Amino acid sequence: MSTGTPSVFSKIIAREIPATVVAEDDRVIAFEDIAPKAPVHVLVVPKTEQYRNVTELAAGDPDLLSHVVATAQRIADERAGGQYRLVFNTGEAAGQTVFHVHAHVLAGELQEGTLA
Ligand code: DGP
Repeated sequence: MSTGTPSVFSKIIAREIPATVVAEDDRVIAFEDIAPKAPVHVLVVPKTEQYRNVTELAAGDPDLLSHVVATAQRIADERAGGQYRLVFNTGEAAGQTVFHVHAHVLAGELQEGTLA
């Protein structure tokens, strides 16, 4: 569940802070990661802030999770020949810093020593 305070991603969705948006529809937004770890590093984010991580999203709205994956695939098709990594950091110890579920779409060589 969400904490009630708007996440940084909700502020991007509301255009309260800037981002380079690469795809958007009524359910998801995709934008360039502020600190890219690979030549292609895009975040795909459900517009709802209801789900903190991919486990909650899978349980609560599997169709929305499927839409996140399809959006990631489309971005990778356009920018990386359809070859990509899809990363959902889940939990602080796994490197999650924003608790508004998001997928990292990574393509090309990752920066040394990083997963996402
Ligand atoms: P994670 O560690 O999985 O929670 O990933 C959060 C990602 O969000 C991290 O790679 C950096 C990115 N990020 C954080 N704040 C901003 C922001 O204000 N703008 C953009 N474009 N990305 C952000």
